[in-house]
Amino acid sequence: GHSYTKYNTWEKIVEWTGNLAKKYPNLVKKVDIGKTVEGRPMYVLQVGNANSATKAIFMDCGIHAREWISPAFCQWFVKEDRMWRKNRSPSDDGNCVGTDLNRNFNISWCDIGSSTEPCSEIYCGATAESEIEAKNVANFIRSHVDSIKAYISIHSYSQMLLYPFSYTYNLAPDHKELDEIAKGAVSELKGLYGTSYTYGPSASTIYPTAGSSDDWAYSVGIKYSFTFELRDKGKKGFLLPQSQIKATCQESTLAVAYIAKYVLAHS
Ligand code: 0X9
Ligand code: ZN
Repeated sequence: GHSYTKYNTWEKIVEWTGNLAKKYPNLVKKVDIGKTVEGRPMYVLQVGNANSATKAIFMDCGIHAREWISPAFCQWFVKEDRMWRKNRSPSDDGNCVGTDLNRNFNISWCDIGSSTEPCSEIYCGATAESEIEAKNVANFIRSHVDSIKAYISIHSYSQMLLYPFSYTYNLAPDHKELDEIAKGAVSELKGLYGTSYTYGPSASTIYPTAGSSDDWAYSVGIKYSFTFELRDKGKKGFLLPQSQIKATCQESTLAVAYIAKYVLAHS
């Protein structure tokens, strides 16, 4: 079949364009622009939200037939559309778009595991809460801080259950209790389909990050603050197949329910 890491035949590439257009009708359009001298069709793949698109970039691939890496790159590039991480705010200087919202919270902002470079995938933004999305979340939590007893942030992937701190390797004041809860939660999760999660303080369990939402929530007094990294462990990574949605959600629900039950009883 079609592969992003192989040189595909013309037929495979055509099939791929058709499948993409069928699968993402709101995002990908296959436009027939005429025929080659030997009568094969020529297609433009129009990628992006057609309604909001006012500016386009035209890219051709394979204008020189023997340069096989060129069409391979174009196929890869189309796939990359699916891999966006940050929000969509344009940066003041330069052309790069987006701030990592999980680096934009006001906790040791832009310190460890963050970047001041707007093109970086872990760009922390111009200031803490510079991003409207982070600010809106923080405002909501601030205005309900007395009633919000737990904060849970859901990410993928790695199969981990993390708790503060992430901005420092120091253990959180509530480390022991959070560790006990995490242990119970991942054990519940495993009980359903045998899926293994590791758990621990974020900095040492995954990697240190400053300006993350869970550390920030913890810092404003929400003691039970967790981050889930859902399935899988890298086999499919961010491209987790739909066939795993149900099982992933079912097992994770058990973990969240365990946390909720504990929090209800202890706050
Ligand atoms: O880098 C991140 O923001 C998280 N990993 S992800 O692959 N989903 O992007 C890890 C966050 C770890 N830090 C905290 N839990 N604070
Ligand atoms: Zn994430």
